[in-house]
Amino acid sequence: MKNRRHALQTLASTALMAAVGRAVASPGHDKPHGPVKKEQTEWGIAGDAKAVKRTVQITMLDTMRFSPDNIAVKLGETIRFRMKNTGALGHELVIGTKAKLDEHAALMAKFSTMEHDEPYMAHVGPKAAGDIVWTFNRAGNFDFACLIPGHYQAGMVGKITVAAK
Ligand SMILES: [Cu+2]
Repeated sequence: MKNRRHALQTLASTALMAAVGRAVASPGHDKPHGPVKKEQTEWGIAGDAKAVKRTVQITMLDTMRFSPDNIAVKLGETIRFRMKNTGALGHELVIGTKAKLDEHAALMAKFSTMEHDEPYMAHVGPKAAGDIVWTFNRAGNFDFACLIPGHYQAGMVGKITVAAK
């Protein structure tokens, strides 16, 4: 009898620990934890967390702004973008070329329930945080934006300059 109770307690605490583990493992964004697709884009490629040498903190604001909204990167650098949404609205950060973001924003406006998820974007809920790890292996002037309908149009954009030297 005593043994049986002990076994039940052990079972209960194991279940509790599993539940706690799950809570810790799911951060404040709804990104599925599948394998990261590594596809070369004009603005770089998905980065390895191990290669991160610099973290850039970006605040997302309900005034439809990012702070900072101008980021200088050196060619070859792997950056961890750590977004903090201080607002009451959901925001996202999508990196791309101006042309790609325009195209994507038009799609988002047309299909407002469209779900999208790529390694160069993060959806961040109110008061939550999100990460992107990205390697800038192409020099040039790129943009980042929140493509939630209305936000992009209100100017929720920023610039990334990747300098060759
Ligand atoms: Cu937004």
